Amino acid sequence: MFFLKEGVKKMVQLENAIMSTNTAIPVETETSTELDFENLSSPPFPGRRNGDRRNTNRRIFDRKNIKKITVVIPALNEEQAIGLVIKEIPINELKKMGYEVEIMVIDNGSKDKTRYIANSHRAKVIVQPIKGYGNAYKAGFANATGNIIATGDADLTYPFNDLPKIIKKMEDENLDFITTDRLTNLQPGVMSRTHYFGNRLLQLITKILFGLPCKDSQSGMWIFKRSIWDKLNVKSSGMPFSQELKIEAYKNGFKCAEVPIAYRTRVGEVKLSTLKDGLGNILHLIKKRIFNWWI
Ligand SMILES: Nc1nc2c(ncn2[C@@H]2O[C@H](COP(=O)(O)OP(=O)(O)OP(=O)(O)O)[C@@H](O)[C@H]2O)c(=O)[nH]1
Ligand SMILES: [Mg+2]
Repeated sequence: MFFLKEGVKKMVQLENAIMSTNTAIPVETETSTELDFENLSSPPFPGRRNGDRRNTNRRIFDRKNIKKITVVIPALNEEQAIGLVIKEIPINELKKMGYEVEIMVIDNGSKDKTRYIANSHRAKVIVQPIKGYGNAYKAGFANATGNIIATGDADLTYPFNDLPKIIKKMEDENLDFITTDRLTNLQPGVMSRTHYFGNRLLQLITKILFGLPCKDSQSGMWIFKRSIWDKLNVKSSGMPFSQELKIEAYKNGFKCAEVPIAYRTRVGEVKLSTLKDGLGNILHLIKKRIFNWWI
């Protein structure tokens, strides 16, 4: 209880700070690290390809060959699910595999208790006041200290308990980027028909325009080496972030794979507008294709 109150106090201070800076500020609550990260600068929300993405500290992590996973979870008003999502992360199993685990929730300006619940579950909370799914992830990746990043929504749709299995595959096959496929094993009723059709359509367009071999271009669960992020030119600040990340990972020749997962029904209020976000994603694919031809 005391911990929660302290957390709330910290959050209020943080919100005041945000008003004046308009940047994402990391709120470090409890860190489970065995290393001393205290003195390392944690950059605020970065612009693309800023020096902070390649800072010396990052190179130190890479050089020491530390096995550390940062689970990055973007959240916008997800108070119903966020606690359950964090609890599902198999920390002990990952530790047995030799990994340190950092859990990071990127609060995208939630009006509910999302950030307080995340904080009370000992996640690091980063507040990204600039709205957008892509903006949330950019803030998360910039602040992640793991050399492996794993992602997923804050709505209990993605099976975080599959992480050890997926990371084992990554190690065994020396993969750089793994994306997940929600559609192949999708159970009836988990996704609405319009949403399913929209996903299939987007996957087809992505395949035609970019030759992307994925079965699911829109999945939001990825596991990848942190080092490749610096080499991907992902510009999207909103929902197209997911497809653009995959296009960039494949296009840049990284060793990629896709694994099927058991996707689940969302907990909490739906935010996605199938029509608006779907059309936005199609438009983004066309614009990216034209731009790529142009340069
Ligand atoms: N839609 C939306 N989601 C955001 C934003 N910022 C962070 N998020 C989080 O990003 C994740 C993906 O958004 P969802 O609304 O679940 O999108 P989706 O998974 O395509 O749609 P559902 O099938 O309804 O889950 C969730 O955890 C959101 O809380 C934002 O600006 N818009
Ligand atoms: Mg979702």
